[in-house]
Amino acid sequence: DGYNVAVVGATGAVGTRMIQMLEESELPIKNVKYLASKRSAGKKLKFKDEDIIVEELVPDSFEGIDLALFSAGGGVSKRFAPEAVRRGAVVVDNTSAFRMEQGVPLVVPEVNEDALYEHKGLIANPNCSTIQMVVALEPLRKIYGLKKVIVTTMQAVSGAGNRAIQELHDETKAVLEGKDYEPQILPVSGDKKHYQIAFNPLAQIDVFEEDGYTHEEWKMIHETKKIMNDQDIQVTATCVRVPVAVAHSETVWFELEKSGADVEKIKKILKTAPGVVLEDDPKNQIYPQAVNAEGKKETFVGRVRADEEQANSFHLYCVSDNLLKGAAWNSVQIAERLHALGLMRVPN
Ligand code: A2P
Ligand code: 11C
Repeated sequence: DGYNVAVVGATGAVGTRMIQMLEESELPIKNVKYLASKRSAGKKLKFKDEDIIVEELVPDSFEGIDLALFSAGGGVSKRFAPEAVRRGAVVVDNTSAFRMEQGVPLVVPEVNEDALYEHKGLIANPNCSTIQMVVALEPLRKIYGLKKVIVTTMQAVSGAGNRAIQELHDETKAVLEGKDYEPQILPVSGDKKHYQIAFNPLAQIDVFEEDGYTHEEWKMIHETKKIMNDQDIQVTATCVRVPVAVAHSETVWFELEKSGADVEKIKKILKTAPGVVLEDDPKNQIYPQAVNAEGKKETFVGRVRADEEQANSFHLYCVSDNLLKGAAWNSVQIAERLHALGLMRVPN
């Protein structure tokens, strides 16, 4: 007994981690089905010790499926997620296709698990850079309220998929060997120009909006308000791609609504906050690092400091594995919570 689970985009950077998170999960699983494009059909992947043949995604793929985890791009989700729900599968979608739709819960379990009760078959998984920030800020918001956030991200190339990781490796090697390399993916595979990421941060993640913000920045602003269920929180963001393979790092400045917080109180709260590991010991040079966060489910927080110039305002630095808490783990965690709350079904 257990669920029939489909992973859509099973061969991708996030999909392979979804498989790993399902393997580690206590979710009762009867069967898994791995779906990807025609290119990957017939490829063999593992689930625990079992060989699973990747199948081409078609609408009928979802017959008999109870839970479908999607991470194959927004276009694939737009087309196939409604098909999956129609066939009775609960969908956890890791793309941006449905996140801002009314009636679609956008969930980070540490922050707004209760939103799961409202689901109509589809739950959206937020953007990776948003998730780790709200995990770090929510425990403080609960106690002191949150007025304003200014975030700058340093995001790993894996956010742009497996081909972007390959580009970072190949290009770095080419630069070190003094050879020519023509970038083809970064900063954004679908945009007109491509730039070197090796040894060169790029202040563009996703495409530009009319107002000069990138869509990634837009997501951090609007997803935060939806997850925290408060349109009045002032959020602004600058998102930067850096030559790191895995784990996003962020500097976060925030102003609390109420007075009374100080650095020691904030550290104490973060020390026991769900999903957070406090790594903050300047005397011993302890602070979060991407290389240490890779492969971990938690959000690592450090460098907590008071803004000496403005009341109730602080800095922190957070790091998390963008493919795990930022994507695969948050999705599987949502599935675990749906199961625990008796919500793993499409309501009539
Ligand atoms: P495939 O490997 O067959 O191309 P990444 O984020 O690492 O680039 O991975 C994207 C994932 O989405 C891959 O598993 C990829 O499968 C899958 N994918 C991309 N386009 C489609 C599509 N049209 N239908 C189904 N899966 C797709
Ligand atoms: C990146 N945050 O690092 C993006 C990837 O909306 O799920 C995830 C895009 C999304 O490039």
